[in-house]
Amino acid sequence: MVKKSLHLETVNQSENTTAMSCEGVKKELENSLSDLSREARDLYLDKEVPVLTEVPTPITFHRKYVAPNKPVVIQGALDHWPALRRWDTGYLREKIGDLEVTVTVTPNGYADAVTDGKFVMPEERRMLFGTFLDIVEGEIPANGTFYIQKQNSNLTDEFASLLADAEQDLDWGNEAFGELSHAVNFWMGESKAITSMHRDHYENLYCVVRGWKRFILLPPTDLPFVPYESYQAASFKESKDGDFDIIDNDVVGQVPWIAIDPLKPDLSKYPWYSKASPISVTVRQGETLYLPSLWFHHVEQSHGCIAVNYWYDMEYDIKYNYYKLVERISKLTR
Ligand SMILES: O=C(O)CCC(=O)C(=O)O
Repeated sequence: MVKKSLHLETVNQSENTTAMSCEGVKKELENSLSDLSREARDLYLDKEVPVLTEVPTPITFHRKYVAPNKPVVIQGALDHWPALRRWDTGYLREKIGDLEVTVTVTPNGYADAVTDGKFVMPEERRMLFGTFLDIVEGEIPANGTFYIQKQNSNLTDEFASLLADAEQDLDWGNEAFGELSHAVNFWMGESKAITSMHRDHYENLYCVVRGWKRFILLPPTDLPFVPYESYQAASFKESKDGDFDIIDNDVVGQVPWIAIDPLKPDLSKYPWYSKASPISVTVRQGETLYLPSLWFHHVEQSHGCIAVNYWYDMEYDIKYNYYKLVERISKLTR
């Protein structure tokens, strides 16, 4: 009852906007967006990401986490995967050392991130998986940070020979989302490789097979505090002298992205971010994170971490429409 009255209060505060100046309306919108974020935290969001020690039934998973769009860590979902016992460097070298794969390279560990005022994608290289392992293990010197993160369902494509050690689909996930996954991705990289903050239109089941990943998460209701701006797309390219040039990609054009680094947010540049409520969660070997659609995330990892994740297209429902509305209103307050 007390919580419901919070909503009524917000409605009442907003009623009197007709006689307001532009500045007054802007202020009122800002206050309403702050209320949205605060009320979401008060009403339904968890302060930390809960950990389930057993795999929930699909209906429970759907009711308690997917429908309310709340992240959760699930233990035990991968216990039957041979990958958990097998995927060390010896096994992988033997099994796919001679396989040519796509590896991304950056000078600074940041692929798909804002660098020097542009949205810069990594350099993509084809190399033997064995050479990639040599680089990760420090056996051969290399210039830059190397990360296998091609996405595009690279586990069922480039890494198909590893599929028998994992699964093409998680049955409980398929049942909860009501469809087959859209992509199954293999990730392996150096600890310097960091994924900058962004959000996706996917439901994500993110399974860590070796090492750990640390996610910083922000709920979609914190969108008003996240600086989303458009940047010229570009790519890194190593030059002959070993420096990485940034080459504009005019085919891709402008890309909306988030420049803020949640590890050291520049609050003088992005003061609204101080109102956001990031939650950090470490996902360890054998654990699966349900990362709901539209949650902002930034990802770090242990050296040589291996993960497999499943993306499911999100439902375009009333929730999606609300978030689009919040996005448009947030732009009016900038
Ligand atoms: O593991 C990573 O580095 C990034 C994962 C990610 O951003 C995603 O699955 O959407």
